[in-house]
Amino acid sequence: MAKERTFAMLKPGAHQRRIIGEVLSRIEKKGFNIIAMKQLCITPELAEKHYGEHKGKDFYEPLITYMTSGPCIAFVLERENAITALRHICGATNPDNATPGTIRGDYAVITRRNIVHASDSAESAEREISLFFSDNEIFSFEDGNDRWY
Ligand code: FUP
Repeated sequence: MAKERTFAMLKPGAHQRRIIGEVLSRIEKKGFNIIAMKQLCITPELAEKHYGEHKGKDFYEPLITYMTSGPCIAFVLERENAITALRHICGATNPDNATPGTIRGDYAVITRRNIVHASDSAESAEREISLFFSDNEIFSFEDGNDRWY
């Protein structure tokens, strides 16, 4: 199976809760290569592009306010089946429906502040990666761990 890329973002609540290390550790241990990473305070314009599909919904404005309320950390992650695998370890959007053992299931309390974003399709991953990163910020590597015993 070919390697696949996905986009992830730790939301401002991850800083607030002091859980960046723990969340990132879960992602690393599940076999993702972190091939790009940056901390940034996203502008309202960028937040609106990222969440454009939700424009007009009742949670849209509060979501933009939350996403611009503090620093986020954006990632490009690579492994086989990256998009589906990352969505699995993040858990359901509503933390009350997220299985214990998932990031949202263990750390998040309300939907709007659900700690982590993960692309939901190949098209979203490509679009979101290019919103946050240029090609020369992404460093793919071979780690020799292509068999996970
Ligand atoms: P997900 O793909 O799991 O991030 O979920 P969505 O794209 O449906 O939602 C994007 C973000 O909008 C969520 F992370 C949190 C926020 N949201 C709400 O605040 N209320 C809702 O009812 C749904 C989503």
